[in-house]
Amino acid sequence: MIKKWWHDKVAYQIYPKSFLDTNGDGIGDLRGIISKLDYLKKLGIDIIWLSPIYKSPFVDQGYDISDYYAIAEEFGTMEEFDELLSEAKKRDMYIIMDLVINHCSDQHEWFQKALADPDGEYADYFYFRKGRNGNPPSNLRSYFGGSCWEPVPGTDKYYLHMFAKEQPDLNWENPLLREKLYEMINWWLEKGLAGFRIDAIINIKKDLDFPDFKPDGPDGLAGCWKMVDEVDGVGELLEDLKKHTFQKYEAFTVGEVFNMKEGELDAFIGENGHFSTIFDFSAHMLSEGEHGWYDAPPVDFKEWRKAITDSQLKVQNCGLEANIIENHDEPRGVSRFLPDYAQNPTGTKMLGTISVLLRGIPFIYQGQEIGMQNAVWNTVDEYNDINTIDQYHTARDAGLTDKEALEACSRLSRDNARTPMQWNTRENAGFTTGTPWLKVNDNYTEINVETQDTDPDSVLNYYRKLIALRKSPAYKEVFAYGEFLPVYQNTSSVMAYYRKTENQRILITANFGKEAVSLTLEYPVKQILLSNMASAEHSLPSNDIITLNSCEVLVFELET
Ligand code: TEU
Ligand code: CA
Repeated sequence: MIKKWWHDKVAYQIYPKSFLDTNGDGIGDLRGIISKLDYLKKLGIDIIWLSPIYKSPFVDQGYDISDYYAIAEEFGTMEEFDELLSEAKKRDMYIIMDLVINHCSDQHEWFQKALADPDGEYADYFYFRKGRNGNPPSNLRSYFGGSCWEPVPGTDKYYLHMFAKEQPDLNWENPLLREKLYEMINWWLEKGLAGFRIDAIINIKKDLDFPDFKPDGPDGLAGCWKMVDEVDGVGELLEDLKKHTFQKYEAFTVGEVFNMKEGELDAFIGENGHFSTIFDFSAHMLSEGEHGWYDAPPVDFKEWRKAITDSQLKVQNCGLEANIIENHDEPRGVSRFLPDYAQNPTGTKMLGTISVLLRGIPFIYQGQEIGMQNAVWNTVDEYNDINTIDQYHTARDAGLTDKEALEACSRLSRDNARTPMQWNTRENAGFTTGTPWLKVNDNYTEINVETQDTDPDSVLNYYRKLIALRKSPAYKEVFAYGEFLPVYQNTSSVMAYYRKTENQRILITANFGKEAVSLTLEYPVKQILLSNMASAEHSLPSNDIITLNSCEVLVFELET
């Protein structure tokens, strides 16, 4: 593998709105981020991904951009952004931004001009299409519910939106539009940005015939991902994008890619792939129900283990993936992937170890490093997220009671991961002196940065050790490039794997079960590198049998 600057880095996702508010308006801001750079540096973070901070009406939390060249007033100014860039640089840290270019906001100048002249130049920046016999051009359902087509006022046309109606899709077939986007991307890269996380990018290629698909819900519509699944040619668009932008800057790019087709992995993340890496969502996709996520089953341990293992094995033939437990679209991993008896600091450390030492770039989502959990939600009014509100109503329409629908949202709502960061035990967890835009999780008096900072056994201090191990001179090679090899897969509760180079072999082994298990080691132990149980400051095993307590994780260096 040809080495790239980002291969051995650890990344952290900031959701700016919920990170830290410094002016009391209840909304996190750039000043808040700048003030916590040292905190992130101490955690061992190299790359910071900021969820969108561009100007936006915030219909979808900034994923609806109305000006790609401006910072949202809520978050601060361009001067503050520049300061963030230079402060990060001083600390040898890299900033990447979210790149939302499948769609923009309906308030964007381009869309406003298109509406004003539906036959003019700007209409071709979007998908304006005539309806069919008084109906929309096709029967696609948007990701957030309802038709993908919205009437263009005063015409017999509709415009396409795969997400909210306030997020019109951009027409990537139009070279002029592409040029405008590339210009904008290069403008940010020129500023010193290290790269981008690229939003919903697989959706940019449409079937221009806009055919109907077999309805899959009581609304008579078909999920719009079906069109994505069936159309070819996204690769050419992605190559064009890369060639005109990222490539020239050696930018780090991480694609948010669902619905990749069989055999396309190499084209996406191989040596000359479209992106540096893409997120591994294989474990998260286990929560796909028939009609979205409200009817998804809980995640089964063995399926979770298999999903991650299969994905690791597949990817290592061509590149590195980006590993996450959670993000701003996914509920908290500890609440989702750990059994009830493991939802405590010990289990939290176990899950973190398994994720961070996988082959690939670890992305830690804000609050994960202190073990933040899903919140308890009492009514649908407490949610802010457009997708949660849609899923709640879809569930109700399908006959679920209020209680049942809320139960589903409590498990899987995107707002679970968007509650404010828990900094300390003061009011609102120290996130704001005002009224937080989304409620703070009640458990902040127990789970917060300040309390954990001084407790040597805390989740936070464990994450610091874990990341330090991954990046330590003696092991960074094996953790970045070492082969991934699953082991003990026939035990019912153990997730274990080797990371291995020619002259090093690391064993990561975790017991997700309720009972202790014994394992026979295949190679002699050199040393124990990490353990999540204080009691188990294990002396080296005297024979080749080790016992793992419930929720215990051990990282060994073995003889090769
Ligand atoms: O997500 C794309 C995406 O596919 C998700 O919306 C997913 O369908 C949804 O979370 C189901 O739970 C990206 C962003 O990460 C997300 O926050 C945005 O809402 C979306 O794009 C639109 O920009
Ligand atoms: Ca603020």
